[in-house]
Amino acid sequence: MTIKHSEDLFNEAQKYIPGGVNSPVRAFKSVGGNPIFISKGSGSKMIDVDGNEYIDYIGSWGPHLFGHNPQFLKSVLVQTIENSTSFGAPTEIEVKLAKLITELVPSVEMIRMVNSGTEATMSAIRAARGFTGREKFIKFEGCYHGHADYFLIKAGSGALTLGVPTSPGVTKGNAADTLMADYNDINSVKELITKNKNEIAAIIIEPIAGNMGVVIPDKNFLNELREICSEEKIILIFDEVMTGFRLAKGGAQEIFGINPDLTTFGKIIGAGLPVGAFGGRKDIMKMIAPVGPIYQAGTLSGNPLAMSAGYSALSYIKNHPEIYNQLEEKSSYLEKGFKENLKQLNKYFAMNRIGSMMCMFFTEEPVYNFKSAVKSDTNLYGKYFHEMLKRGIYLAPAQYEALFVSTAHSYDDLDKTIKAHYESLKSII
Ligand code: KE4
Repeated sequence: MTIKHSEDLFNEAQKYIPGGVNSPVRAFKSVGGNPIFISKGSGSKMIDVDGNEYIDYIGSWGPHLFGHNPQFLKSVLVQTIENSTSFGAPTEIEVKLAKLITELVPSVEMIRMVNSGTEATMSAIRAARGFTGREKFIKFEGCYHGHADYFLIKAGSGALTLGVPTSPGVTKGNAADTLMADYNDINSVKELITKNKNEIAAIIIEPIAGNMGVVIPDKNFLNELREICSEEKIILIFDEVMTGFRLAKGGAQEIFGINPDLTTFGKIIGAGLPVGAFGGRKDIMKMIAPVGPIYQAGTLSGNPLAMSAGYSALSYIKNHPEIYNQLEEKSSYLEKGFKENLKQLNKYFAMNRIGSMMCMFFTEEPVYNFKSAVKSDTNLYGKYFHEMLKRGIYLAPAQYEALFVSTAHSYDDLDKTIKAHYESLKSII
């Protein structure tokens, strides 16, 4: 497998772009080696600039629930672009997508479109602060909500992968209002609330964590969070940028039967185009400009090209709810194959999966929060990553991410992946 053109491009890219990439986690820093430059994606496959083909389990970090370039998406984009890409004026498609999301996710009574998950979460925090008049908020160690200053404290995903969970450039003032709790530890939340009585505007959480690897909430954890927030008049924000429409048509909140006060979205609602959104209770959302005083804006927010992509993806979901059974069957098939391999190799690495989000941790202890996740042997993960890449399997170039199965993955893809998984582990253990 030659990667000459990727290497040349990477050398060139580093002259003009920090680290040669437009998002750090793509740089292969934690797994070693140089990033592969991709030229094409179709269905479950990606082809790099040297012509090597991979079965893709990143799916652009979550957006590609249907794999690359499903027909319904291609045709709607070709059609929409005929009428221009963006006007900076309201269009019908924005209303249709907003209405559809409120139908699919009942806790969302009103919604505002933005251009990334980060914009969605930072706007949700501002809405909660403006609505309550309080300044502090609680996040959980290892959860990642994008790169707004006050989130980059003990954050997950690329921040954790690069070992800078608390980033330089974040001022003390900004960090002062960010309180840190432990995932799955309701007492750590209660302690913070006692110490900061009536000062906490919001609690923001990934209802299923996907940025410290996949970490699943304990049975009552989210319910207890909901109860505490209602009692203390704290705004509960579900960050469903990754889980929204990935796990069910109504997201993780449908699976757990919990209504947050605000929800943030991204990834799938743009089907690979830059879209984020925040929405929820009408009384909070009516505080957002121009109807209310809390300012929030965006030149390309709701642009018709991205909206038509999102609307076609969510319409497909609405008309084909059976895709979630399909995703469950394929994902559990893959998980079973991996577990079979581990048994044969007498290695019991922790494997967390929910729906089509999965993560194998290079630790044999259970992973249920940040502290247990970081016990993983990231060097061994790096070796595994490259062995799988050599065998045509494209995984996240970082231990603290999720593997995503799409409806486009065939059982032949899954069998190839299970075989590569066995051979890769055998070669490094
Ligand atoms: P963006 O600003 O990257 O669109 O979204 C930030 C974000 C917010 N909330 C959650 C739960 C997220 O998972 C993300 C972004 N996810 C990472 C993948 N783990 C983005 C990948 C990257 O940084 O390149």
